[in-house]
Amino acid sequence: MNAKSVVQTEPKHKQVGLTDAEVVDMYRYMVIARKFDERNLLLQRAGKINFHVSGIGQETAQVAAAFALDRQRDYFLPYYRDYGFVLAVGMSLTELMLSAFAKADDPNSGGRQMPGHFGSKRLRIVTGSSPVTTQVPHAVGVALAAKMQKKDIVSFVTFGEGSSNQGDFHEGLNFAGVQKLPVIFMCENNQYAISVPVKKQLGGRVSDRAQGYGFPGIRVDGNDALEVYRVVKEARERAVRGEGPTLIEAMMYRLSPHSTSDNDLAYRTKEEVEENWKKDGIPKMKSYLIDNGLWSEEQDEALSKDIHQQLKEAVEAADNAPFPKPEDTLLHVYANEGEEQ
Ligand SMILES: Cc1ncc(C[n+]2csc(CCOP(=O)(O)OP(=O)(O)O)c2C)c(N)n1
Ligand SMILES: [Mg+2]
Repeated sequence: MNAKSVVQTEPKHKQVGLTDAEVVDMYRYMVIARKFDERNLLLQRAGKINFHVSGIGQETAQVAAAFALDRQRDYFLPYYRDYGFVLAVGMSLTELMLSAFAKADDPNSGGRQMPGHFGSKRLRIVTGSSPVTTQVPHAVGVALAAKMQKKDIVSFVTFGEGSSNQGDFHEGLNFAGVQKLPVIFMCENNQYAISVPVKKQLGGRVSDRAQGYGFPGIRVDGNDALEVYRVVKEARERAVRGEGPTLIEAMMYRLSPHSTSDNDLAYRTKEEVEENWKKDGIPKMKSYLIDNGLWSEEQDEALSKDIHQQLKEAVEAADNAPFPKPEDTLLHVYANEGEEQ
């Protein structure tokens, strides 16, 4: 036996700083997010919920990014497809189902906002609004506060590549660059802005724009969980060292239609969608875990059964929960005497 053949290289997850348990946990969240999403599509078709904006095809990058952050202390400004992200930072399936069913106990908005408009004081998820990319300058504001208060935390914000062409994106990035703020911008480049393909949206790369604002821009394969984890972790380390923002462009593909109101085959082919299913990051992660002796088909089946049960309970709880009262419509819209702001 020569010396070369006994040299064992560490598996990639250890090289990037993840334990065996963490990388398995990461995969679990990806599968939970996928199954949550699929269930919502069914519930909408069955007439149980009104609307769903799907994140299918984007969970890998979302969950990997969450794991690279300080999930107990950082601030999060996710966008409407980020079910994987919010689940990984602690939102429960029941909470998300309460939102899908627009029930009074929905922690995101008490059933007032469309689903996918996340907000949780407990989880430091800053509430977002429907005009796309308005969360970018908000995230920059949170980072400015963190810097002024000398806290070693970051704010993390996501958005689509289509929205990255709006003013809010550029104003936010410019200010963050000037002030060297601890903010991580992650573009989930899913190749479409509703029906508009990426080649009609962008003349160059989203990641290259960071150069114009004086900080690093990195393009990463969004279907590669460990790579996304690595670059977000590095961005976080830079930010808390006081070296400023990072722009990350995670490349992926929106596997489902834009929303349940969209017929995607009016502007793209079935073949194109099928081709992109082959790049899905979730089965890739499963194979990685099996190849490294961390997972088995039996465990995968048990996980599916467990999630099925959890979803059943979450749907039942949300379906049976009360709707908001009509007389509560103006609560939290105008300041009420004695109400905590
Ligand atoms: C300011 C604004 N303009 C238009 C819309 C309508 N709209 C909602 S989602 C969307 C597409 C955004 O595409 P992208 O940023 O790539 O995100 P994706 O939906 O692909 O994840 C548009 C145009 C909006 N919500 N806000
Ligand atoms: Mg897009």
